[in-house]
Amino acid sequence: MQKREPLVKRYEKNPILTKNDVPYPVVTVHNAGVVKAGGRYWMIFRSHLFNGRSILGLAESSDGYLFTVRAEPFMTPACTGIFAEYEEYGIEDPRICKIDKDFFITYSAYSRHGVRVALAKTRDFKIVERIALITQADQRNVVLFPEKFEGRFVRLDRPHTELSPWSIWISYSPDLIHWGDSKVIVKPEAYHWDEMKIGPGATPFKTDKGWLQIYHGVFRTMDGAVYRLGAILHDQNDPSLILGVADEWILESEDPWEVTGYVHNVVFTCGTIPEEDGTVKIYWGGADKVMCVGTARVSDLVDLCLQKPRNPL
Ligand code: BMA
Repeated sequence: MQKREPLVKRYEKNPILTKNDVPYPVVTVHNAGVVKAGGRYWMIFRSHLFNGRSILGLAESSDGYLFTVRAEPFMTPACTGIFAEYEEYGIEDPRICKIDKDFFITYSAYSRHGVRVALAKTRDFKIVERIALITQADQRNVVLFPEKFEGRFVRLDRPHTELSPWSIWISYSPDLIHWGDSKVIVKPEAYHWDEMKIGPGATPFKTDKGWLQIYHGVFRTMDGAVYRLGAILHDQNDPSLILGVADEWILESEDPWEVTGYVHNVVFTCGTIPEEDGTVKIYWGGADKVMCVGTARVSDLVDLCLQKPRNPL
């Protein structure tokens, strides 16, 4: 057997963003959604405050590595209306998806009623408008597809039930607000690195073989849960069809700031940026405390899904 080269090459100056880069008081900087538009990279990151609840900050960059953080938080829990009731305990893990001229943000809203997913949008990263709460509890990790399929918006979501824990589902919508026709498409695999739970990670992006999505998988050990990243390839025209779930993970915690932090042994992605040279930048939170980035060749990830797949369900 040949030794496997690392699929994801870590940026040598990781971590790229920490609490020290943030001009207001936070304990962590992690699990950021990222989008590239007009040559600029926009990052919406999660930070724990000193009371243990989370808010979202904004950073921007011209090269995808060196980010500058905006002076004020981008979103804090709503104070009025329906959102206030469901964001009472904080807002977490944003994903960004550009559809036409708008950047849509899906994020977890925590409250005494559980965790559910909310949708907001911005055009300029200055004004952000909350649109709707788009799931009930217990849901997290919703990613939108940047294109419509047969006239409908599509998302991957992650409901949890005792009988079928934390799996990846797909749902459809005419307007991004009302969702239905849901079905399960990928489940955790028994006695495997993602056996405890899985969830959609970054906004899927198009390759010449289908939509590639980086997801997270969790394995429970005697020392707690271990979060790793894996790859899933969805059919180009019908993303509910899985062309391959890579059997092997693509990234696990190795650097000291991934092994130890706010929660140890965690790499968790909410954003990837495919580049014109055939690589993809993968952004991940290290140990729920810092932001890191690495690059992979898109064709290597696609090959891994197609050549070494596991059963999706
Ligand atoms: C999950 C979420 C993520 C976090 C991960 C590891 O349940 O809370 O935001 O990165 O746990 O702590």
